[in-house]
Amino acid sequence: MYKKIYNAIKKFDTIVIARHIGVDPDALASQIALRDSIRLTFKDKKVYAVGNGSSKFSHIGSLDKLGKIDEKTLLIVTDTPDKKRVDIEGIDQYKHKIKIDHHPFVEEFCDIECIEDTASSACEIIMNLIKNTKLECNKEIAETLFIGLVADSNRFLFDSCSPRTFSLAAYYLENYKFSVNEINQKVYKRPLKEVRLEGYMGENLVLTDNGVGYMKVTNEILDKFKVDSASPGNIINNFNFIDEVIVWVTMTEDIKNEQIRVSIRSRGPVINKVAEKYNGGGHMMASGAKPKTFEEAMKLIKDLDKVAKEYNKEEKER
Ligand SMILES: [Mn+2]
Repeated sequence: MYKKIYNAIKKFDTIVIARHIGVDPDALASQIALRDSIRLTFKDKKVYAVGNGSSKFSHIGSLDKLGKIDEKTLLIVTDTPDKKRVDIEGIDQYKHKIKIDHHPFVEEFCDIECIEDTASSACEIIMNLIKNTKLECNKEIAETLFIGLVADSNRFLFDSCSPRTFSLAAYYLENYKFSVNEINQKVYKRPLKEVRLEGYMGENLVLTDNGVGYMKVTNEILDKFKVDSASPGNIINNFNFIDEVIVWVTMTEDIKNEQIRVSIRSRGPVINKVAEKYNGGGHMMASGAKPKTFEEAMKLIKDLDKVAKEYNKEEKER
């Protein structure tokens, strides 16, 4: 599979690399690291990393304006299981496509589909791809890959971290000698206003009988704390390891897009099936959804509560 991907990369002179909408560190880091590695290996190729960025992740690297493309352009999509969530215009004009993803399979839309749904991150797959082909790497690329891996595995806390995850991290650390502390400072430093918002969220968390904790953040509250509608979703991982909570949810009013941004995390119950019912999806233990109203979001909470109840029952019987 990696050989096939490498040969395709070698063959095409123009390569566009895209990833999912609603950019996150793994998506961004995987596309930027792959771009930089291809540029380093093949000096004459035109390689573009495209999509809407976010100033929050500017430390990961910058995106490109798309140059001229034609039917001989290769599109590589990282970290995205379905076509409609690829952050690119006119995806159908690309005649040659490769997917590199670690989400559960949703649909086939590329000629080469490299899906490793046991990988911790898209960056882990890119790490393995680079390690096992003639694609080149340097310290900067290694750092970028490490950032994506650390972010998607929540600092190696998730079960998605396999022995391979750790050996790849070790391999890159050994060969490119970057500073783990420096990277973590870059990634996890945050503004005080977000910490204050986190305090508000903890104080106002509502707990159901079956261990679902949900935190509602209205537009008024966002204004009060001077944060945007993405902030609660950035904080959600901090609510892990709470004794009474096995599933936790942020529901944030997004006035601009007339929707509620829902992020869901779990310490046991499988939640992505519920997310899919409400205009969302994702991983088994980490998902998102976009219901239209708080009312609809509360139905989602009810569904999660049922899943949690079922899970608690099974756990007790074990
Ligand atoms: Mn990812």
